[in-house]
Amino acid sequence: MSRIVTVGAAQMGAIQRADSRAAVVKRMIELMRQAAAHGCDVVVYPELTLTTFFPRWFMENQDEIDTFFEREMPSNETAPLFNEAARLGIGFSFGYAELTPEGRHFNTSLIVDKTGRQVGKYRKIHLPGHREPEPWRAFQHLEKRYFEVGDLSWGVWNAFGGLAGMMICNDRRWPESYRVMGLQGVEMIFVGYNTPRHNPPAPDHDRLSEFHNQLVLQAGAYQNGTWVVGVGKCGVEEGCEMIGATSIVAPTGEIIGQSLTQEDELVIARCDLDLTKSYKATTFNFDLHREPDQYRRIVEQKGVIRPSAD
Ligand code: ING
Repeated sequence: MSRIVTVGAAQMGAIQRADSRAAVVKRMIELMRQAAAHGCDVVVYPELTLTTFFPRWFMENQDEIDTFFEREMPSNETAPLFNEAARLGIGFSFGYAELTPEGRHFNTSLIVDKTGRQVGKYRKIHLPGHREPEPWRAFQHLEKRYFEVGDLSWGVWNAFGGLAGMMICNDRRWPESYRVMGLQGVEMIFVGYNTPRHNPPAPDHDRLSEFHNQLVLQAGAYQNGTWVVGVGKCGVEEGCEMIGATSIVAPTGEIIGQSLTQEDELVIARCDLDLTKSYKATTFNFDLHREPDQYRRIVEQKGVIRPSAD
């Protein structure tokens, strides 16, 4: 028996500061229509899909910062996306900067299923970069300044005939993000990202940007027996290049679909959720093979298990 989910990974090219949300939503709808035309059940967009990656600038005026945030979802500007999805009968997931009615700021993503039901929401936990401006950098990375650490765990929800979850960008570099969902039986993880090629504190890593991106997506997929859909916002935004390398990764750890450009590009794959079963039942059978008591003992002792004397 197969449970096929046809996925459209909707990579977005550069979004400049002057680009309106309406113009971005128009591009998103074009990709959504392509996805529907190819029989996709869900289309997945990047992190902070609606605007340029604004944490690259130091801004002091909170009103200016808040212009990059959404106070409601759907908003007037994003309603056409929700309406088109309902018309096409397709699910979707995308990231945006969330400003709550209580005035809290999060880097957020959501999943909407084919019926238009909001299935789940997630707020980014691993916020990279720095809080105070660092003038030595070619560009800033002020996520710690503009967002709070997410207060929603990595949830897993019934959607598209299986169990789906989300993480956001830097989360994909941390095994805990995958494992928390793996322990809930996740079968497909959506992860959008905005990844500058140049990492100012470690420029020697720059040449490995795409490799590290795919390494963590593949490892997370294999080690938790799940599909992983990694979707980039890429190209040169305000002089800062961000990587594409949008990838659809099978529970085998193999990349079965990958973008070829730094532009708006739809990567499509038929993903059989039942392919997760053999990994969850054998190699990564957590009930059979994981040793959480040992992990706790080691962590409590803050050391490693020492080999016996003999
Ligand atoms: N961006 C980057 C990411 O984790 C980064 C930050 C770049 C970390 C390069 C390490 C190396 O993909 C976001 N938005 O998290």
